[in-house]
Amino acid sequence: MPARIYLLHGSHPSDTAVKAFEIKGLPLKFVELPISMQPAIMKPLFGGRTVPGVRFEDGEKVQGSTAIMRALDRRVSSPPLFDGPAGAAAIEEAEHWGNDVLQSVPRRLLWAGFTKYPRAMHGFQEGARSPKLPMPVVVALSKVVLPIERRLNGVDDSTIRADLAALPAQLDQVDQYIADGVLNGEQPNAADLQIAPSIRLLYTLEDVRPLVEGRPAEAFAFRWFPRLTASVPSGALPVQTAAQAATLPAA
Ligand SMILES: N[C@@H](CCC(=O)N[C@@H](CS)C(=O)NCC(=O)O)C(=O)O
Repeated sequence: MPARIYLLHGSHPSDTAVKAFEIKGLPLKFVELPISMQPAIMKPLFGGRTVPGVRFEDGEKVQGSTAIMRALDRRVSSPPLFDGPAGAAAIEEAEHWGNDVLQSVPRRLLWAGFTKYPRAMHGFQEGARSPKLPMPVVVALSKVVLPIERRLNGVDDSTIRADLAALPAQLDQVDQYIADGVLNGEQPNAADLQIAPSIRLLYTLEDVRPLVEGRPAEAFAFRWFPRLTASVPSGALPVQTAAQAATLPAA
């Protein structure tokens, strides 16, 4: 029986883990959780409250995108995810930064965006394995889901402003990793798989898209992960115009 992955559709660390399985050529069975149900389902199964989690065919359970990629490297050594021309230490450092720093930024910004435009959540069901919810259900569900997700992810005015202020330097960091050959090499490594899905999600926010467009990070984001058609309209976040978005968040 193939390994089983517990995930949430649209979750970028879940995309990381799925792509890592694909690269290793390992089959995977999908268990797609309903939105905001991760703590209730994942905690008893894996010990922690987040997706992704994997149950391998021999019963080993691994939770978290980083741990899953390491477990995959232990099980199938080629192609390696934590080694390559850039060197293992540089790949590990970039992967940790992607997990510890960058990953939560699109998560917080998206929940802030959905707070302003709950209907935008509907489009993010694109490609889901479970049946698509109709718009009225999405809107009704958003009244329950949004307060939960805002609390779980620490979304408030000050965290959103801080995220927007930090974003240009974080995107510079991604471009620097690309320039240094840590990211975007011939074969994707763990840092590529960790960081690209975060940039891809940031790109769905029309308010921050101008910050990403034209950078090396833009092409990098869509090299191994297809562009999403879903988006959150501009005006959702405290940036006033596309021109300002390219420089500073609104005061
Ligand atoms: N850094 C971890 C965290 C993953 C994470 O936070 N996943 C989110 C979905 S994108 C989640 O399950 N959140 C539920 C919660 O925080 O309770 C990883 O890469 O696996």
